[in-house]
Parts: sequence; C-alpha cells; structure tokens
Amino acid sequence: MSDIPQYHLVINGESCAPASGEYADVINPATGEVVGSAAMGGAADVDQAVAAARAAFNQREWREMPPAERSRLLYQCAQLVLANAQELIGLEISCSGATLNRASNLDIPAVADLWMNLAEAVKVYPFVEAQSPRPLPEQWHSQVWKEPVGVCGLITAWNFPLLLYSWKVGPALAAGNTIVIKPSEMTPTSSIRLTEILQEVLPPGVLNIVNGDGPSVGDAMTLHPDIDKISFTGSTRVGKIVQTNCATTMKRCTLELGGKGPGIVLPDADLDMVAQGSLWAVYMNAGQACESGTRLLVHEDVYDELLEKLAARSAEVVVGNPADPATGVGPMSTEAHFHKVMGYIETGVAEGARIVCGGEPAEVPGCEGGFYVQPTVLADVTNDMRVAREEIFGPVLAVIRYRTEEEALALANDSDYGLSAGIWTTDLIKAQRLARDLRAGSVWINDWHMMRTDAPFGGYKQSGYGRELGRYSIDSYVETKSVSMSFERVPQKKAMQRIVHTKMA
Ligand code: TXE
Repeated sequence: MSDIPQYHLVINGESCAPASGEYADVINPATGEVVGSAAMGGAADVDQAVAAARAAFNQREWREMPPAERSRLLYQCAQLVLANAQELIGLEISCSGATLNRASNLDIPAVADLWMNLAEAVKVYPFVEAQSPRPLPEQWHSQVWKEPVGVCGLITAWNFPLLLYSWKVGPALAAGNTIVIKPSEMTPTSSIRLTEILQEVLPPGVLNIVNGDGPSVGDAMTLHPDIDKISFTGSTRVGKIVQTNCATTMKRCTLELGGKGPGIVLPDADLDMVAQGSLWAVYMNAGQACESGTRLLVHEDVYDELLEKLAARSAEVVVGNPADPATGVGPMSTEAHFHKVMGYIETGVAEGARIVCGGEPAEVPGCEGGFYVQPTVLADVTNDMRVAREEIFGPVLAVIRYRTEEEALALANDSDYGLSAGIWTTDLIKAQRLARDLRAGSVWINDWHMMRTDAPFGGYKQSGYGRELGRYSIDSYVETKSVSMSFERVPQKKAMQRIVHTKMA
C-alpha cells in the first residue's frame, strides 16, 4: 500500500470517497513530487453535499443560533486553526508552494485573526434594525432583518488556499448559512484538512467540501438549483462563466477576480522605499496574487535611477525551496503555469520591453524538479503591451515611463482590471487626491498589500464585485427582509386603504 496520504470529501460531517472512486495526485510545486492523493468529486457528490447543507439549513438550530453563541463558535474555529497551525502550514507549503515565511507569518495569523474578527463582528452586526419611528400615533412600524442566504457554494483558487477558504467560509458561517466548498483541485489538501478539523465544533452538514475540477464540480455548483449563493475567487475568464451560470437560477454571486495593479511613483518619492516596496508588491507569493503591484508607472525624472535600484534589490531576493525560512520567493504553482509566466517574459521582449534583471528560469539546488522563475524587471514597457494588460501571475514587474500626473492617472486607469492601485510620494495631500481618482477597490499609499481582516477587499471593473473581509463580508452572505407591523385595528383608520375603499367613511 502506498504511504501517500489520501484526502477525501467531507459530506454531512463524514469523510467519504467520491461516487466515482477517483483520486488525483497532488504535486508539490517546489520539487515536482507527489505529496497527496485527493478525491475528485463530481455532480453526484455535489448533489449529496447540497442535500446535506440544505438539511442542516432547514434545521432551525443552526441558522437561528443567537449571535453570542455563534461568536463563541467562531472563536473556537480560530483556536482550532492555531492549535493545528503546524500541520496546516506544512500542507499549505507542500500543496501550493507557499513559503514557510509567508505561511507562518502571514497566512496562519491572518486566518486566525479573521475568525476572531468575525467572532466580534457577529455580536454587533445589525441582524435586526428598527426603522426610525414616524410621528405618533404611528400606524405601522418597520424593521429590517438580515437573514442568511441559505446554502452557499464557495469556490476558491490555488494561490492562498487557507486564506481564501477562510475569507469565504468565515463570513458565510457568521451569517448562519450552510456551505459546500470546492477548493482548487491543484491545492486541495490544506482546505480538506481544515474542513475535517472544523467538524469538531460544527453541526453535521453545515460545512461540506467537494474537491474536483471546474467543469465537473464547479459547473455542478454554479448551475445547482438548490444553491442560493456562489462566492468565487479565480480568473476573470472563469468568473464570467460563473456569473452566467448563476443567472440561470438568479443565484447571488460574489466574484473576486484578477488584477493588474498600477503603482504611480511621483518624482518626490523616496526611491529606496519605492524600490524595496514595489518589489514586495510584485514578488510576494512569487507574484501569484491578484492584488499584486505589477505595473510600476515612473516619472521620467526618476526613471533611470529607480530602475538601477530595482535591479540591485531584485538580484538580492532569495529564490528557493519554500520550506527554507531563508526563501523569499518560491516556485510557480504548476509546471503549466511556469511555462505561461516564461511565455509572458518572451512576449514582453518581443513587443519591445527590456529585461533589466531576471528573465530566466531559476535554478534551486536540491529542487531540480520545481518550477522556479527568476525575479524579473521589465523596462521600457508601454501600456498597450500584453505584459501591461494581462495578468502574468508571476514575479514579473512591468515598468512604464510617464511625463505628467494626468498621464500617470490615465495609464493607471487604462486597464480592464480595478482591484488594487498605489501611489509612492512624500506629498500625502496629493496622494489623497490621486487615490480619489484611481478606479480600484484598494488604494495603498507608500506600501502594498496593506490588507486588514476588518477592512473591505474587492474589485472595480473586471476584477469582480462584492466585498470580502470584516463585517462587510457578512453583508455578502445575507438577504435583506423588510418587516412591517400595523398597529391600527380599526379598518376605517388605515389611511392608505382608502385608495381602494373609496366609499369608506
Ligand atoms: O484559474 P481558474 P486558473 C488568474 C491568474 C491565473 C489565471 C488562471 O492570472 O494565472 O487566473 O488560473 C475553478 N466553474 N487567477 O486557471 O481556472 C477552479 O477549479 C466553476 C487569479 O487556476 O479561474 C479553481 O477552483 N469553477 C485569481 C478556481 O475556479 C471553476 C486566483 C480558480 O481557477 C470553473 C487564481 C467553472 N467552469 C487565478 N473552471 C485571484 N483572483 O487571485 C475552473 N473553476
């Protein structure tokens, strides 16, 4: 018998094999080795998971749990994440190529913080709000109730499996929904394991996981008549399919899609800070983050000086085995993705960009089977090139020259995407003015990735819609109901009814 660990589906509180009996290898992108075997679900498994989630939703106990009790449960989820941190970190590294540094210092603390934040948010969330009373004697009074949407289908991507999982599962649970989640079939192990762990505190059927690919499990979910809401993180291409499928049953839908984050460098900026910060912006998770700063728009007066600093700092970045704490940049998630990123670098050069540093596959001793790309800076990029317009999703920075602020703003906004944008300057008044004109869901001034678990995150334009994180994320998982009570018991005094009953005394 093989000693490769198996990862199953979790339906109605039980781990189970998929109806097809099929399992697929999970590959460690750092080495190319098989690190797990994960159940590949299909439409029949989705049906079962949805039925379990619907039954759990119909049991009033879960959806009507008082906020204080739900808050305690969300705290317990945070504690379970922390208690199992080492195992989850190991799985995150081996399935997705996350660096040890990132998984331990960013992902796990942020995941635990997110659950704790929701535990606080749920206590004060306005599940019931009274409308302001009218002058007395009032004929009727109205309240606004926020109710769980129902069964939520959550679909996540491979770049931050545990974070994306928590961004969706946390608020969906906080609002009282039940869940069927599909992780990316490329990185399912940490999400499956966390689902198993959370069963300890959740009633059966509340949280189900069905791993599988997009065309089988993804489509089965987005077209399923008994799923009420879909929340999706992934490519804009698939986001459009998801939105179209959701329309068939008018499912609620939240989409967190790609980005092409522009950073505007004003001539007064501290160039050392920009060089370090803009490389953090693009190289975090080897560039495989939707909010990465991938286009750097640099004023002509400081263009050459900044390029020199970028090249020098970029060369210092340590590419290596993600499990090594000294590693700053790990591998591309898959071999196919590695080739895609290398292809973009070639395309950039063919279109007239100049490689200032990097541009080649990176050699990592001991990880010869891995998929590594050298941190790469491309100069002389213009905004019409593919490397400036399309999401490369690798450690590749496109540097674009501009002359005036108006031109910089126009270039920044000249994109199908609108997820993140940034400004590097010492003039914070000017920064606020520019921030107002940038068409992006997050604007960062003099740093990047400044995401908080209690601040909203999401896109403008083709970067999607809806907001995740904090109490705003609970808004995405509730329906709004207006409830009005009439106090007047004398029919003749119900003023509006005179519109029909015109003969009333
Ligand atoms: O994404 P997909 P891929 C971008 C990034 C990357 C590119 C392609 O530019 O290079 O997308 O990555 C599921 N119905 N982002 O191909 O296919 C799939 O199984 C329902 C940005 O991996 O969009 C996985 O769970 N679901 C992004 C999820 O969609 C379907 C993160 C994402 O995979 C489906 C990832 C279907 N028909 C990629 N087809 C971000 N916003 O951070 C696939 N999926």
